[in-house]
Amino acid sequence: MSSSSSEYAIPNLKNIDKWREIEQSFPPLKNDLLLRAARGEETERAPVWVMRQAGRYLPEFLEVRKSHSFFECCQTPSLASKLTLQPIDRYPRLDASIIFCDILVVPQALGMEVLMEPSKGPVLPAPLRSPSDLERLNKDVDVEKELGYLFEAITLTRKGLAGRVPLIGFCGAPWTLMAYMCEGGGSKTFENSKSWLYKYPKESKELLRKVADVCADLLVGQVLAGAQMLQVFDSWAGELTPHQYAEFALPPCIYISHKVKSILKQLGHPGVAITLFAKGANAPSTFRLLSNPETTGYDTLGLDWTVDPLEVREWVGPKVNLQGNFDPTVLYGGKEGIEREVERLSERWKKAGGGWIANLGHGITPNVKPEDMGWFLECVHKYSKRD
Ligand code: 1CP
Repeated sequence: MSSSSSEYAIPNLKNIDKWREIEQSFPPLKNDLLLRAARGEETERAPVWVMRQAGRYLPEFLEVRKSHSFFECCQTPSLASKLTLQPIDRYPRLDASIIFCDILVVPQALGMEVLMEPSKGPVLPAPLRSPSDLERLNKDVDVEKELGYLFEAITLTRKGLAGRVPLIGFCGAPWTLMAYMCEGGGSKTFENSKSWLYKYPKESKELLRKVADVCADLLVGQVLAGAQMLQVFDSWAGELTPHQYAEFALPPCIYISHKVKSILKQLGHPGVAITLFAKGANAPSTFRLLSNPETTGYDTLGLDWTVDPLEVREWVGPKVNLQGNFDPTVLYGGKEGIEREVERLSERWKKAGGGWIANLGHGITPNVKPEDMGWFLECVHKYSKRD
């Protein structure tokens, strides 16, 4: 896929000519460990952050949720910013923040209704069941109009961070979003979304590209508003065969990274590092496809907890940086269990070499005790130090 800038339409964003001014209005960054590790530096210790670090395990989050619905929190910049800062205020050991939002705002921008039901999670009442349903999706999505609240939340959060740590922007990957859009919510079998891939491969690719275009515009908007790094979450990548991953899931992700980098370059922006978290896409052949940031556009790969960092480093070679990959349930392991596992895995990571961003292999779960998360961060600081 070519990355020549002329191919991509520049989204209509109000920050397009103002990003330098906006960037200069922010306090200087005091902790750049994350950005250095994402450039491939073997940092003095691993920067650490945790996927879904703002959320249901934090009493201060639950307090806010008593009086505001989930999407109200996403769509109100002051609330989204407050929730993003909650884990940063509580844990001075965190080295990154991630903007409070959800991957499902992209299907919303495409015109689909998305509800967040208390015990069920996301529900899309009118899923896409056949290619004729593609007609229901909005044609030319104006991300500023639909999702401008996220850009405002990012600018506000950079101010609230006062340079403590960098801010990560994100979106869902097209395959994961397609899965939600076709299933109508979470799924155990992925019956509807996977049958699309088998029955309607051409239309599936059309849908994936349509989603990818909105994702790319959304990421560009986040960077212009102040996001300092980006992550694309392909949470359901592991549902695909390696062949399907290569045919359906990866190409739109590559399209996103190339489009984002190309537009930013065209705007004179220095660009940001991008992480791809393709959970469960762990075949060695898949890792080989992801080994070269120059062709994929992804500087860093997020690993889930089912792979070993040394083994992955052999498969991907030295060019790409890695993020991960503590088992999220280690946080239920008690102080000693947490310390033992962080020490063990940190040794593997240091041996693996290259840029390492410490993280869990998937999001933190609701029943984790906040003090155990604090202890985990403490242990990563101690054991990830390089001699
Ligand atoms: O208050 C509530 O009940 C809502 C819980 C919640 C929260 C806090 C949801 C519902 N989403 C979020 C925020 C969120 N989601 C963030 C920002 C906060 C942070 O990371 O600190 C991010 C990055 C996401 C991304 C997200 N949403 C993913 C990708 C990451 C992953 O966990 O795989 C996915 C798949 C979703 C969908 C989603 N949103 C919410 C639920 C319950 C789900 C289904 C998947 C799940 O249960 O984790």
